[in-house]
Amino acid sequence: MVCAAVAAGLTLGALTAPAAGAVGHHARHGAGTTLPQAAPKPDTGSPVRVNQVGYLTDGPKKGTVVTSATKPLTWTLRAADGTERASGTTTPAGVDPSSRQNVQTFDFSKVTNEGKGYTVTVDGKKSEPFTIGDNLYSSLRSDALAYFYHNRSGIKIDADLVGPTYARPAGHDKAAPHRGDTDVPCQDGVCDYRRDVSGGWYDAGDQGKYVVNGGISVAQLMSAYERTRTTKGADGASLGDGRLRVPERGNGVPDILDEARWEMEFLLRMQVPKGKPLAGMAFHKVHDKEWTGFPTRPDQDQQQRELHKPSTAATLNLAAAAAQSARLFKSYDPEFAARSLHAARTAWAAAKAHPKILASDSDSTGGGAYGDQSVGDEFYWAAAELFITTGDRTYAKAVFDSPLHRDVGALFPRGGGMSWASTAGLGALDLATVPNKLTAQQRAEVRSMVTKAADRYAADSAKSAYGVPYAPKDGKYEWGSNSQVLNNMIVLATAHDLTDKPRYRDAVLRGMDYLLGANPLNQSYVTGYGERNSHNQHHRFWAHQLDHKLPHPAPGSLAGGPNSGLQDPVAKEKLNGCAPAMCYTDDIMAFSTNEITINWNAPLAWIATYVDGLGGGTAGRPAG
Ligand code: 9MR
Repeated sequence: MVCAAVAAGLTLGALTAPAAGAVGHHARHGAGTTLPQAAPKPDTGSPVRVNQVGYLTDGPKKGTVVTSATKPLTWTLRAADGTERASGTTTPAGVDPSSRQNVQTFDFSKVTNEGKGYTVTVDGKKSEPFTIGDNLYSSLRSDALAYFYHNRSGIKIDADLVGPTYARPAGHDKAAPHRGDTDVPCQDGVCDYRRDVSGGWYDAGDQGKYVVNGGISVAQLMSAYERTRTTKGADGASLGDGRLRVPERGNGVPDILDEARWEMEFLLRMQVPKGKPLAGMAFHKVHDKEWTGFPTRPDQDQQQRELHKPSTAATLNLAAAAAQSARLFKSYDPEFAARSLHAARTAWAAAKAHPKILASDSDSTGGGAYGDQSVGDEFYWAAAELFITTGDRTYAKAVFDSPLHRDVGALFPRGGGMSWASTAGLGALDLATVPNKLTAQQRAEVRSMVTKAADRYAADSAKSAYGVPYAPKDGKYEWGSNSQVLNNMIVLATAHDLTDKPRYRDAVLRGMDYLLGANPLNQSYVTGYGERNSHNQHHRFWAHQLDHKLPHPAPGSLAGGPNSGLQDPVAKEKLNGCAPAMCYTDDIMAFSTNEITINWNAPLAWIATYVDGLGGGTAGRPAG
């Protein structure tokens, strides 16, 4: 499969060693020419689209069939042995704008007999097999969370926890040949000292570590846990001590918090120390001086690592995540909780003193830019978290004075939703769900913003022939669209937690259907889940497509998904003319559609925890 990359004119260098001529990782938006070419015709298998993992016993069960027929057709549900179990007629849905396919939908929600190997046949065409049953998502929850241990920096990845295929030496510690993260200089002109910024998680297919993206990711892991403490009926045991694949299991602390702490300690190291210029701010990021080649196992990276200029956005990510960490660790490790709170308060004060140090969109040599020109959302999020943890009115005032407060469309944008660049919603969700000192009326207001946003996402799901709760601006799918689907699902799931209204739950489950195969490409975007799953995502170690001695991505890794922008050479070559939800290819070098990253797996882990908690569809609900 190297040919795809070569055809796209990439210089790969030696494939098994760190390549000297590094592959330019992130071509910027829309650069290059658009070739006049017919729309691509990918192999999409059966036209009958279902959730390839399955349907909860008491949940909605819907699918979509691509067909030129405009009159209703007959659908037939069969058990694994071929016996017919149910049938009905499809509902014509016209042309789906996200795929430009003529489609019809079918609904077999009434079937509640558990079983494996079910299929749906329409017009002589059979779907991929699926299960009907309870607790379909337990392994997805632990696999999606294991992603974070797999991608830890500065620690050996242990075969006892991940198996021999995925074990590897520690990356970016002090050992040769690379220069490690324990003694890192700044980029020229940024600082004249060196810092220990070891630990944390690698961001993605690259081995950069970015405070901006680390912040939302660790916050969503902590929230997956915090939800189990604040939502009646939610089960935290599955995230508890001894339940996940982390080396700290058995230490008396919930395993998910152990994983979060690995990143938190790194984020704390990224804070500019007392006595230095911009003290209290956070460096925006640390990564290689130049892009490393493909593949490069983390311990074989020979590039110099560098710290990049502090930014207001990074500082507020640190403040928000550290404030949350302070309250969650209080009963497990008061010293660490106090250290987190001190860092959070210091970061807030530094951001207030330097509110406009904005990370540039063009700083993308050797690592992603994570440029962010508007930081009102980060101020809102950090203020909310600090207020929840401390009860201090100064932070409440910052929340109420923010123009984002009471603006549902700004907190939870209709298309994109929450993301690394749009974090205010994280604060609003926590204000709505975590005990805090808002008055009852203020709390009701925040909750109604969450349910209003959820109503919009539920309407988007109902309107889509594929049930996806995502309606991006101008219909264009964006980089990491699958994470946007998931972040909208988090808002829906929170609304379900708050109100217990089934339609919110249904829209979350429809989102799962979309991600796991009920979509225009018949693609499950999660490695190891579903017959037609993504397994060649862009990653420098999990690079099996380029070097068969290396593994595929570990099970539970979420591909970024369709991206209308075609922002890499392979996507430009293979996908020119694609309909928005079809701008995806499972090719390792199609990084603008097929990368994996912490801020996409974090909402996957959150949602997997929520849907697993539903049991057969209705478990774990608060009484009344
Ligand atoms: O997720 C980021 C996406 O929103 C941006 O459009 C894109 C281009 O700037 O970058 C994405 O983030 C990448 C980061 O820059 C570097 N590590 C991998 C990230 C996922 O592709």
